[in-house]
Amino acid sequence: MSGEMLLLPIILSVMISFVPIQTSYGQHLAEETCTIQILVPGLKGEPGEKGEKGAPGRPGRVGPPGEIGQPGLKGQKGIMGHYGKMGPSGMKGLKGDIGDPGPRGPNGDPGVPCECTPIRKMIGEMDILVAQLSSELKFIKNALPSPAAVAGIKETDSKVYLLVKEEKRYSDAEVYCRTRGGHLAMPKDEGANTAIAGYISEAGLSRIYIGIHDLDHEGVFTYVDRSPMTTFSRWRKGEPNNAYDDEDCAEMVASGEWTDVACHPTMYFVCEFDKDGV
Ligand SMILES: [Ca+2]
Ligand SMILES: [Ca+2]
Repeated sequence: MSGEMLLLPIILSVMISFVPIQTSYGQHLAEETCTIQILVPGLKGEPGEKGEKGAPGRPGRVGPPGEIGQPGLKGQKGIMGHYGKMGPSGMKGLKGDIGDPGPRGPNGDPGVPCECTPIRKMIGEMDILVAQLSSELKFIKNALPSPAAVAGIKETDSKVYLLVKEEKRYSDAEVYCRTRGGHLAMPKDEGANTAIAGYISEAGLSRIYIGIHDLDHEGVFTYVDRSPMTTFSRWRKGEPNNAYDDEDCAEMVASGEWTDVACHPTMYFVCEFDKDGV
């Protein structure tokens, strides 16, 4: 038994003597009051000898973090590091100023004498002439309805007609037209026939040669380029009649009608040219 349990009855007995409480627990105590001795502690003893030094205690808990210290002094500069890799090329810079003129070069070889002055003068005059012609052509193109009107010619969608005011025999007239890349006019439809007829009347003429004949085979008329007559024709009533057995060529009068006539008389004529060939 420990000392603490021995002291308990002593304290309880003192309490009962002054405050008698009627409880089952108290009655039990009252019955034993007389049988328990009151123990009193003895005098304090002499202090003992100093004990031996104890074993070291356990480490204490971790303390709170300390305050931030003052910055240290700046260290010395380190040695230079290795060079880095070469970077990409930069953008092209602005153009610089013009440099100073270089030194004068050596003198050239002496030139060859020539008659340049008259040639230069001629070229200058030609330049002036070209400029004048260009100006006039520009004016004509702008002022007139079409180039055909400028040249005094007539045209359809596919042909260009030229009235030649030079009296020639039929064969010579054809040569004239052929030399220029065409033929005597060969009206093969109403549009062409009307264009040629209008040309005659506007010029104040009564008749012209057209490219139709029966020189190769009497009575069988063909066009001057030997292409056959087709469904189109504008023979005047009673024509062709081969009058005097001497009419193997053809003329057109201002009304647009055709007549067979002799080939040797001279008269005006109309040439025709393909537009593709002009
Ligand atoms: Ca005939
Ligand atoms: Ca006739």
